[in-house]
Amino acid sequence: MAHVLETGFEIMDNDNPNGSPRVRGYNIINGKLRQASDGETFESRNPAWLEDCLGEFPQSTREDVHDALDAARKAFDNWSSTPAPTRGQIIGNMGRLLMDYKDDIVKLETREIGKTLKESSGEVQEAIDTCLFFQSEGRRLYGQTVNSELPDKELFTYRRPLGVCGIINACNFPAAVPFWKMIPAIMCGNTCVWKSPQDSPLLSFMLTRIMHEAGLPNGVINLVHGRGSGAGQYLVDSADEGMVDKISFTGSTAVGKMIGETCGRNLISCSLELGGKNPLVVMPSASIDNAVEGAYWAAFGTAGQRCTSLGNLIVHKDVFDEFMDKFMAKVEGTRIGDALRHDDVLYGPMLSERYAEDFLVGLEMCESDGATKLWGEGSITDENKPANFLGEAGDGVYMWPHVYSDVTEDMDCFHEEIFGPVVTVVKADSFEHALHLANASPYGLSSACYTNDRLEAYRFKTGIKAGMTGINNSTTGAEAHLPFGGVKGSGNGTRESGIWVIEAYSYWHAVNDELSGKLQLAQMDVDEIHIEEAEADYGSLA
Ligand code: UN1
Repeated sequence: MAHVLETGFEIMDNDNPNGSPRVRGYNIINGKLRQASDGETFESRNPAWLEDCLGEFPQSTREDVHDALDAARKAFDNWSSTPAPTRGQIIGNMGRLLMDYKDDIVKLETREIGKTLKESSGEVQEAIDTCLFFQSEGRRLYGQTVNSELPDKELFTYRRPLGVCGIINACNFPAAVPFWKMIPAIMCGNTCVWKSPQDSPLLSFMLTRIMHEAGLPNGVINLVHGRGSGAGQYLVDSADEGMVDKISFTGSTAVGKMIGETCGRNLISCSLELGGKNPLVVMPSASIDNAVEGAYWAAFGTAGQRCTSLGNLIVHKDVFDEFMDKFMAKVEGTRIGDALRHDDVLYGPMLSERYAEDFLVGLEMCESDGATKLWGEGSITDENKPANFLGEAGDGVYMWPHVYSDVTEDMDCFHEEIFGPVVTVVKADSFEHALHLANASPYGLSSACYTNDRLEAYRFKTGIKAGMTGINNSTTGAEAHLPFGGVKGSGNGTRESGIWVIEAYSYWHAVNDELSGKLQLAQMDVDEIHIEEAEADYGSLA
């Protein structure tokens, strides 16, 4: 962590078992480092090695969140009147600094939430891609010129910023997802209060410092740490107090509905990216090896902790046995461990102990539904570990990969998202049945179909109700310049990423400029062209 730590972080000690530093982290309000108003702190721990403590962070109070909102409000006038290309330039600087610091950020992310280095690297790249995309969007942010129905009059549309945006995200994509939100927000001229995920505060602190180093003026992005039920709740409550103009949230459907209600009664905009029970269909014409690769990665990459991870694996009966033999061989050989100490693991620990507890509750649901367990034994312990678990199980919070088969539509585990390394397998009788099953959960985020029949692929694309679909690809891996989001229980229809996200952080302002020097009434003073006259003219040509 050489550069950033030396220049920016206050090291408390180096007493961790791996010799890594423990730092004191702060809120960043109006560019200043701040502790919680009552001095309370919480710790961030490495889930792959719980004795490794990354640091202490402020447990923010309502007062701290309000201070951050006030700072964002005060910064708004200057920032929103800064030319958009200049805002874009600062965002471009952020992308270039992220590239410079990428190795440090990647290692820190892996240490804080346990993703493999390759995955952390891909995730930080997604944040970089977002900055580079929006750098040049600062030179567009197009409005339109529109023809008037009256002479000597011009019509225009402009994109205007919403004001102060509250940003709340989960820790599974702790760099890409907040950047998906805050970069377009500030590009449009908004200012932000970011409630950092409880389980990745050091990474959030590092990223916010880098954003300031890139030239971000004080107060444009304000960072507050804390619990969802603490600082997160205070930020959402501030909508009732008229202190925030937008909430953007990625997390559970239950919390998203609560945020949507609060925003709804205050008539403010909210972006909600929520849960998923993403289906992946395997049809007989597919390349089975390719489908096995895609399903395995979608189910168990990131320890199944993506909102795009595979939920229901729907396999056509004619290839069920062949597919499952190959799939299970891979599952049984899964390499699991601390990516900072072992090479080539597919996945590491759960994101934190809280995620592990929730996952075990999800497994109980599969058991009580009566699904057939093909593989998986819950938590990995020294006495109970798969063959390719590497290291000391007791060091962190590791889970077996789990496969439940004979899952049917009437089971809860068919419908409920279980965040972690588990897949529920459903057998389909036909393409129509597979498509029906793919649409039968309450969610509609990502989806996939493996087939080499072009008509089936077309029917899947047109028949599936989901925000994202892969044909002969896994359910994960959306790129940073396509619209990301879901339908049904997966969100409120807003999108992240690419040009589409701009709708979520700006409103359209229609302006008319009357140049005639007199009052011309729209709809009333408009020249009328009479059909009879037109016909008469046409007749004279005959
Ligand atoms: C998330 O899990 O919240 O498509 C985001 C993907 C990633 C983003 C996932 N690019 O899997």
